[in-house]
Amino acid sequence: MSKPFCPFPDNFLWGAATASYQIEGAVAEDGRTRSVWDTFCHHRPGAIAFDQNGDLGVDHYHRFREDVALMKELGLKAYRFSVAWPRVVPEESGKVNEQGLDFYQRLIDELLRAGIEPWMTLFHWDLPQWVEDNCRGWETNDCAKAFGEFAGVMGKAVGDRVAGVMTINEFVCFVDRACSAGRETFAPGKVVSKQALAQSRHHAIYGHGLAALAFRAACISTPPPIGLADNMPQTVPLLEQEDHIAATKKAFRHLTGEYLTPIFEGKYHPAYLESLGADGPRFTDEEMKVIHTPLDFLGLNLYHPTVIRADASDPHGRGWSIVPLGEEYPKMHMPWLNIGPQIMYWVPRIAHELWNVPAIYITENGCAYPDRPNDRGEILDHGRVFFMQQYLMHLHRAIADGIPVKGYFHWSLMDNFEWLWGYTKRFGLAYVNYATMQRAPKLSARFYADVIRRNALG
Ligand code: GBH
Repeated sequence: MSKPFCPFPDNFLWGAATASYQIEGAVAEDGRTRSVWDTFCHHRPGAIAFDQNGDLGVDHYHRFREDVALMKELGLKAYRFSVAWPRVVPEESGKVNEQGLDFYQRLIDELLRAGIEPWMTLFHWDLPQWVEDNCRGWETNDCAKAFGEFAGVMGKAVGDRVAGVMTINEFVCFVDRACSAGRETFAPGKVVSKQALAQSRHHAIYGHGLAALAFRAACISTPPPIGLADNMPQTVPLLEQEDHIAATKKAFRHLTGEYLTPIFEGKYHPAYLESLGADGPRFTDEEMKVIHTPLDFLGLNLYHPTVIRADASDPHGRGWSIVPLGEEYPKMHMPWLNIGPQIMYWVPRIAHELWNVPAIYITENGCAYPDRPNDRGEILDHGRVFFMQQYLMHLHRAIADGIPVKGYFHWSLMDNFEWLWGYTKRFGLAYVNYATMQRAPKLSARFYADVIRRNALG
């Protein structure tokens, strides 16, 4: 036997992630009402590939037991799922829908029985349509308050049984991307003024803070660790030289100036406020305090790199610039998914150095790959195995350097509804046959199961 390659620390948390609208289906069952994504898919012809939608997802709502059995078979130690807010609070009265809540109770029961830690995201973009209609979504503070109340409901109901909580998933995707006019917009896909956009960002981070506080306050026993899951620009230095490294750190803080910087520093990055001038966010000191609520961990969704160089001739006078990667740069099966395993080292390191966060989890990482069963019915997704090996090697480096990375959630457990791409892009460790809804572990699932079993890459 050769000695283990890249051994991970004892108790390293190996998991996989999903999100409610992408997998659950059952969109009109047990009292669930519409989310902005249901409306968007059904009323924006051309927005989604083949006009697909999440009506069926991968039928997880009915097959969750089978899915937990699959997780157990792979040896997963944790599972990150999200809660569909319009299942739990379907109407503007704010009344809790016990039937909707029960689904998550059953899922958590099943996970605990299988010895898998439940990690719960409170919001992965499926905003109730009633919140969008009544509050203009994140444009108003009422949305942030409604989110805080929903978080309190979840804290009371399951706070004693989940192992970790992420308030939100990826600010940019439900704020900036959702308020952009172009073809690439996410739900609800509305055009707002520059000031309304800045205000929406503000309400999103305020909502995050309110949710963290409300969840903790509502728990009937010691609250689980609470953080968030974000996909900030994933900056890496052009070369590992002091000047590029220093530039990358500066760039990272600047590029997260409207989201993570205020959350971890209690203040917006000055360059962000300057860039907006009179269109900047309006807020109170009290709100900034809520935004700055201490978190137990930072969750990083890491996919593709933004390369930074030290640049004395940067026209903006920042001393750094972004190096474009160009069309020829290697990618996975997604136009935006440039391959950059070194993000797994640099992003945790920089976030830790800047903000001294107590713990870091990789809350998402994975890739699309054009999986197809071969004539023996196997799905040999070598490309995804290669991707995982490379990314995990760099994660190992971060841990070896003493960065407190405590866990890794692969995106995703199984193929699912990939937003604008519908079901045309596959991110799963398990293949889903959309005609029969059968799940089949791919080669990457077998690879990952080995990694978990050995707690090492080889
Ligand atoms: C994650 O976002 C999501 O959390 C998850 O739901 C999703 O299924 C998964 O990734 C795979 O996509 O169109 O060129 O402007 C990842 C972050 C944010 C990366 C939006 C791509 C769009 C780039 N994504 N971004 S572009």
